[in-house]
Amino acid sequence: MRIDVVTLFPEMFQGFLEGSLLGAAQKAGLLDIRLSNIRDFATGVHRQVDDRPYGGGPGMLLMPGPVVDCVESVLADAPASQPAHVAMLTPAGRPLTQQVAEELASRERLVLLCGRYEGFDQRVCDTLAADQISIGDYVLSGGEVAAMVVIDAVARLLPGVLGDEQSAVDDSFSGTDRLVEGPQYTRPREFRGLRVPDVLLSGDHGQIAAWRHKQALAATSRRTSPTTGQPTQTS
Ligand code: 4H4
Repeated sequence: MRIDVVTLFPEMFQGFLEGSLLGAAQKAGLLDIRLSNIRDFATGVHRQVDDRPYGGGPGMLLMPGPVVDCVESVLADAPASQPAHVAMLTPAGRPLTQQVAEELASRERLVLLCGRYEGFDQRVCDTLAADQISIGDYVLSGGEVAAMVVIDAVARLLPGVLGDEQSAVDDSFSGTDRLVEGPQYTRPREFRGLRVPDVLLSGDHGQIAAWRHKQALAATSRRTSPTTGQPTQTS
């Protein structure tokens, strides 16, 4: 999979991309992550990329020209046979869920567009007709952190990125029931008087699976909905 990140701050991604999971995935050729700087597409002496909003109001907006030119340059840098899914990171976007991560991981190519300041000029949205994704109902100083969240959630779903022992198949929100992972235990068998449940030491895989499913159902129903504040059942 190729992921292009369109950003004003590519330097923010250096450490993140050299980290163990993504570094190994890129070295193994499972992932090709490229960074493009919007400012490289700014014109004029001052290479301006943002400006005040028409109609007044606080803050600045990203000007449409450099952003759209940068995205179009990135899109042109690949064979037409490799269609790219363009996603803008913005609080106004659809919520990033495990299901959305799985959908994005099925794409051959992603282009992640990082917002800054007070967001994008509407004509960026109109021109690119891009997907819009939010990592949560809060406002960040930049979409770069959101892009890192998307990259991490997507990369770990790509075949070969996680070793078998780390398979994402049993993760929370995965599978058809989308349940939250229940309690998990590792050595020692007793820690400060707290023992590992006997069923997990039994070797009876049927009983263990049944116990884990029951615990996952309980953990899922204990989760409160971010909107209603009531216990929720993931679909
Ligand atoms: C975009 C800030 C839009 C404010 C931005 C607005 C997120 C998020 C984010 C920098 C950019 C912020 N990106 N999930 N949450 N004017 N990005 O906060 O719509 O309020 O993905 S605005």
